[in-house]
Amino acid sequence: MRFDIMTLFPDLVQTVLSESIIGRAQKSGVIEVHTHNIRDYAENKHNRVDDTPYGGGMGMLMAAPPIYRCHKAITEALPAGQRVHTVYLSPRGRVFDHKIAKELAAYDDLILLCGHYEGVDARVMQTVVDEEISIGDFVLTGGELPACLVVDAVARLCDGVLSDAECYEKESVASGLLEYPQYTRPYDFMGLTVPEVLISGHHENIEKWRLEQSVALTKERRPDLYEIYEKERK
Ligand code: 4GS
Repeated sequence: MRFDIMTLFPDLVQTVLSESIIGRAQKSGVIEVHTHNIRDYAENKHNRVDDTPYGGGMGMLMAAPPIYRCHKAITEALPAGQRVHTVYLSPRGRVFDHKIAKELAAYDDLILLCGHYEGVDARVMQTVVDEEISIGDFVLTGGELPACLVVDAVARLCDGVLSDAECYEKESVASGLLEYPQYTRPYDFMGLTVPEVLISGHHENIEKWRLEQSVALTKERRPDLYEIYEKERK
């Protein structure tokens, strides 16, 4: 899968995505992450990409033409027949979750637009953006961290990104329940010991205990997720 990120801060995005599992996946070639500096598509002397809003008001907006040209350059360079989807990261979008990550993982190319200042000209939504996605109800200084977050969550669903051991983790979270408590050595940490069932060697009991823990934790902390889990069991 390929990711194209339109941003004013390509170095920020590259730095975040070049480490750890996503960095490894790029090196091995199972995913490609390309950043595009929107400023390179400004066609004026000072490479300005922002301007004041019509009607007045606070702050600056990202103008439509440089974003449009940047997007055109990306899509024109792609091979024909690719499934392409363009997302603008914004608090106005539908709120990102595991289900949306799975939807986005079905595309060949995901183009992500990172906003700055007070946002982008509304005509960008009419011309290049397929949908807006929010990573939560709070306001950030730019769309770069949301874009990195979406790439991370989507890329780990692509074949070959996670090792078999790392895949194991995928099952529990994707089940719609919160993760059960986990322990590693030492057995006794500051007088806190590991639950006996986990050292019993009885795999059936261990699985039962873990599921019970997951269900109880989900019911207590995330009644919204618990309700869905209950419904889907019927
Ligand atoms: C989010 C968010 C966000 C909004 C970008 C103000 C700069 C900022 N983007 N989910 N302008 N929450 N964007 O806060 O996606």
